[in-house]
Amino acid sequence: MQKLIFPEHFQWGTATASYQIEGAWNADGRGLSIWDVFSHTPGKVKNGDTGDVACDSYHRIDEDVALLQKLGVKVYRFSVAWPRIYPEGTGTLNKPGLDYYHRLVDALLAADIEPFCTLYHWDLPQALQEKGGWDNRETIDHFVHYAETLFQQFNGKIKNWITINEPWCVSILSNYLGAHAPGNQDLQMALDIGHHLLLAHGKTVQRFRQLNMEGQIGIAPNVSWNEPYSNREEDVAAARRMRGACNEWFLDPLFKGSYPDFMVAWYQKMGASVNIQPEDMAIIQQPIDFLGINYYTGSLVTYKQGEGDYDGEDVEEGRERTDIGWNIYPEGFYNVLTWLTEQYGDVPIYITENGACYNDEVQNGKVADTRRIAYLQKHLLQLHRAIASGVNMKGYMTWSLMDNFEWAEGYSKRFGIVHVNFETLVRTPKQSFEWYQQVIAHNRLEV
Ligand code: NCW
Repeated sequence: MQKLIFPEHFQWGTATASYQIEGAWNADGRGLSIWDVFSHTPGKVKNGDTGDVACDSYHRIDEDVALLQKLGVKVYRFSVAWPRIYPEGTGTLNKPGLDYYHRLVDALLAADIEPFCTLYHWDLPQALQEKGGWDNRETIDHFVHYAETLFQQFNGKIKNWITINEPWCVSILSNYLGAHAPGNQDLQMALDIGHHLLLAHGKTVQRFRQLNMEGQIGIAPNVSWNEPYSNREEDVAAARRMRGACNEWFLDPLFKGSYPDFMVAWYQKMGASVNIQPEDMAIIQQPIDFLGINYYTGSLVTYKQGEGDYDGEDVEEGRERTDIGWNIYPEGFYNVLTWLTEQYGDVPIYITENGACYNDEVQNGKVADTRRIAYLQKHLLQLHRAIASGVNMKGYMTWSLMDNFEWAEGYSKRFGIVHVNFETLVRTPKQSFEWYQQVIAHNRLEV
């Protein structure tokens, strides 16, 4: 048995998002979000599930923080629901909504857990959607105003901020593929939305600096690792496009101040291009304090004309898949982390999400989610390799603390290390919880 030690002060943690866990969708003056509207629209979410109740975390701060404390995490990543703070997206502040996050943050600090706060994990106020949502540049300023409110409210209490979770999902998945709220299917709109998200990020970072905030700020894109199946030129180009759509499309503007040419050309062929105004790229390229990385999956790609949007297809290699169908590709985790460092320099990195969907149920009071443990073990091994290769890794947050509303999949897909019974809302820590507890306690992985 090998014992792999992680760096001193490594920030072990876990993550959640507001709409996925809070419930209390109309409590204490909360406004509607695009996810309330989407999930209440028949046919959009599996089984007609909604986040109305979810894990009811809005009413269970003590119970959830006690779980975190038992787990022994140093950091907890959660997101703020914008429509709890500004029910209309802008205008009048909703004090009771804000108070919920004060109670949560105070409870975390009392438990000696550092809050890691995401400002946008997909619950855009519906009132702003009705004015065009992220397609309207005015939404950017409303976002910065909302962020500023939180900065001022929580200065000194929250020292870790993430602007946007997974801009690819917010733009392409939600506005081109139509799978997530608001469900548009318009590539031009999706590219403009991606650009506006990056601008919202950049302007928020600028405001953070102007306010002289204590702490650090970054962004959390989802990355994938797509490798060519062979060194045939067509395979190499197809893999590059599939990766480029997710990775470089967002990372190049953030670190290099421009969109990748090969993807600009590809999208042009598809009839779409980003509308860029003169100062935009400089705003987007604000130096950030850390990069948050969400990694789940990767693939080997081969060229196939007309396949998908990028003329590429994943090769069936017979790799295992999780219960949501995502390929398990742990080496991709190492590869993408070392690639990021090569491409973009020595930026401090936090893994802001990594984890697995397995739908194991409670049996005799226990959940034997051994496949999740195996997944986490394999990925932590690759993470350790990446650290040994010089990647500037600061921490790791597993997705997710508990089973929750898995967006378009509703409650049919479970990512938690704590099981939630969605009838009774009873929480049962899984075997992976106990396993992770040991990793954290000893700051080491045994493989
Ligand atoms: S859906 C998604 N996830 C999961 C979610 O629970 C979390 O909120 C997200 O940050 C787990 O991590 C992220 N990511 C979307 C990936 C979608 C891939 C589907 C592509 C279909 C075309």
